[in-house]
Amino acid sequence: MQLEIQLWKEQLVPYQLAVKELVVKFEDMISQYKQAGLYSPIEQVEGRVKTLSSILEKARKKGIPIEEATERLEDIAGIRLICQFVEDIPEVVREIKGRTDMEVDSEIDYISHTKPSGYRSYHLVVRYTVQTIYGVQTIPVEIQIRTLAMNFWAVIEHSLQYKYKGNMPEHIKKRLIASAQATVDLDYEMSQIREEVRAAQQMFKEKANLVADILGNLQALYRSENKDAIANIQSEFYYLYEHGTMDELEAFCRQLDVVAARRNVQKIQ
Ligand code: 0O2
Repeated sequence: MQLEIQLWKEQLVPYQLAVKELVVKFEDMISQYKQAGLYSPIEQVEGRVKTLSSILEKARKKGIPIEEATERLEDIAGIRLICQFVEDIPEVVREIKGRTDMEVDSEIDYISHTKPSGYRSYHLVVRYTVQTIYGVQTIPVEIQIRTLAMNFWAVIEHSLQYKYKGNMPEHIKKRLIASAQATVDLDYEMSQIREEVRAAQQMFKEKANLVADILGNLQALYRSENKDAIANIQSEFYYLYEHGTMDELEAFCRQLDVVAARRNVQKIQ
């Protein structure tokens, strides 16, 4: 038995590596969007390798002999990409299909075709190649793409499924179906104000960058200048920060750049 478990651990190595690599890649995608000052269609990335007990359970449920489990179960390695808006999902699917480091094998749209349980998500199975000390292996990875609202529902429902093991009481099933509909409504409502939400998020980001720029200059000037003069500039900044418009703050930032350049001080990043 111990030997078998040891072999299983070895067999799971490529799946663990695939999940680690893909989490890094998708998280980096978010960073690249942010660095470019663009909206990221992915909000959060999660990854997991199915536990041995849940592989055994799923194989048993599907009538798959255990020695065929790694070949026939396609979700041993799983990635979850969580988006803010439903509209982000096709964008993420397009991005994945355009990549050369993975190949889409199959897809299921549980958003247009909601499961009877109320489950919604977009599923892709991709083939992904990893290199381990045991050699090169191409394995399936299931990528679930869903909104924050869909994820909230699925996580809760999954825990209840686990608790009731297929014998979910009717009144809980009904509540879950009603709450699944509530997430459809929530996603719809959020889509209606998507542009406003995105503009607000963009403005927040721009203001944060502007403030960081201003503070970098102020700190550098403070080190090299008359402290009273800097105190005045600082008060002007506080006033604009509280009461000014973005245009005024931008103009202040440009002026401060000029002052810093004239005094030959290096902005503190
Ligand atoms: P875990 O613990 O997340 O890995 P199935 O025959 O439905 O069990 P299959 O054929 O692999 O599964 O494909 P499917 O239906 O696309 O489901 C794969 C995964 O999607 C599931 O893996 C869940 O993560 C998720 N999922 C599918 N249906 C539901 C649902 O009704 N509720 C929730 N919460 N999640 C769902 P596992 O192995 O079931 O679970």
